Amino acid sequence: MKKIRRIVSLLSLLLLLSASCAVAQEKPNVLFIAIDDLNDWIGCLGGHPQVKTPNLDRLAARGTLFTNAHCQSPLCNPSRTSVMTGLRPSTTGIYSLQPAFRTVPAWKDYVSMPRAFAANGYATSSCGKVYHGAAGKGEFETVGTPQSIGRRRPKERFVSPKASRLDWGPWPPQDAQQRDYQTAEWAIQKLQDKPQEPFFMAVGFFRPHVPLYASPKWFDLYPEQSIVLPPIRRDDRNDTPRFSWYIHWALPEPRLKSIEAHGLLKSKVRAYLACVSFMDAQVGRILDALEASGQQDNTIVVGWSDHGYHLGEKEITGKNTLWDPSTRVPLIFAGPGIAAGARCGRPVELLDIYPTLAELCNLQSTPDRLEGLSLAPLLKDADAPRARPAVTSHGPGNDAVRTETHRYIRYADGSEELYDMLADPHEYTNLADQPQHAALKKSLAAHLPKNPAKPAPGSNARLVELREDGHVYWQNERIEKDAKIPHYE
Ligand SMILES: [Ca+2]
Ligand SMILES: [Ca+2]
Repeated sequence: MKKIRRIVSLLSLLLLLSASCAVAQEKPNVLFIAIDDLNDWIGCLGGHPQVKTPNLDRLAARGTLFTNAHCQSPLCNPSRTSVMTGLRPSTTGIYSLQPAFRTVPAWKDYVSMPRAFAANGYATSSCGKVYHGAAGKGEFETVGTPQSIGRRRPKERFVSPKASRLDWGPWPPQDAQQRDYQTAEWAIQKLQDKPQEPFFMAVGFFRPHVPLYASPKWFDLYPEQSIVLPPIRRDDRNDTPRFSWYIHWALPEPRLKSIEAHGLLKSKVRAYLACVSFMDAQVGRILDALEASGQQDNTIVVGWSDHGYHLGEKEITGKNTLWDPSTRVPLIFAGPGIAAGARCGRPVELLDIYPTLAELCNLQSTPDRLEGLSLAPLLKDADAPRARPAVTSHGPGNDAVRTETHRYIRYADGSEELYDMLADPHEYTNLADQPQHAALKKSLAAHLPKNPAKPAPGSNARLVELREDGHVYWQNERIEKDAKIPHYE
């Protein structure tokens, strides 16, 4: 009798355990880590031979790394709006740094990703930069450190006395004085306090966005004389259409020409690397806290950057282009049910994050029209098929299509670029004019957005638009047809 009782209690214990596992799998937590302006310069993506990112690398080692992931816009506000709404810029009309999408009547009550999680019983919180500026207002139930980076600057600029936003150098003396450190601290506290479950916690880091400030120890990792420069070909813009200049006509970021004139390219590359390693260390602190909290096995971690960054390639620094340095981004998923140590080379989109998390977390209600595809099949098997390429847009009618083998770009005036990404990974040779590629171009062009939305009212900063009067407008100002390319010609 005693024996039977023991077997019964053992069986009920097993049942209880399996039931709690089922609950755990049904609604895993989400730790959503957004990074600002991080290109493929992380160890596991191999974008720069010297970069040190042990923490993003260990996240990738226990999850799936997408090696061919692309943003939907090479700019903060439109990229983040796209991630958080699951809609393309060509659908929302959010192409520039303004407006916040909620000001557009069509999106006023739209169920964004955090609102969908809240509606499905999740406790939602955010700290640091997740949305761009005011666009994040009211999106999360609990908000920690602010969405903005704050105004603290060193008394004396290191290299850029006038444009302090573009300065770089070893500052502040201690990590703890940086907003990103404080953001990580807020998330760590929250994890230590055993948050209400299930939770959706979004953590957004500013670095390596400009100004490129990090504490001295991160600069010490990269002695300036040893810095390897990214691959730069000085005649590279000879075969890119004039329209390729319009989409970054007058950026605040300096052109390669002026950085080189001051002998500062190595110095800027070094500062970017230092900021990447500083940010990586903050990611590491949160990953440690997650592990220590005992919640790692029931938490999906997704790490992503809103777009890439040029450091001299194609004559520019900054983003706002439709080439790989701007569009290719780190994207890593790790957690329950996700293959560990996997690398997926399928062309995927940041837009896919929303439907992916909705599927992995069994959300019962999400908007009908999410435009991404769930990556769940690729998170089980990195070689699973993918139905379509990745698309990036910058202003209406300027779009790029990226497959595993090619990049095709078409600008609003019809001018084109085509690159063989296997033979020419740095996109040096534009093949668009070669007649033998006509059929390939046509098949790639089939994926371009059709009837793109007009820019939302109030769009301005970084907006490029070919208007019905036949003129191109940069930030709502007309560019004359024979105007010299600023700071280049
Ligand atoms: Ca950004
Ligand atoms: Ca070229």
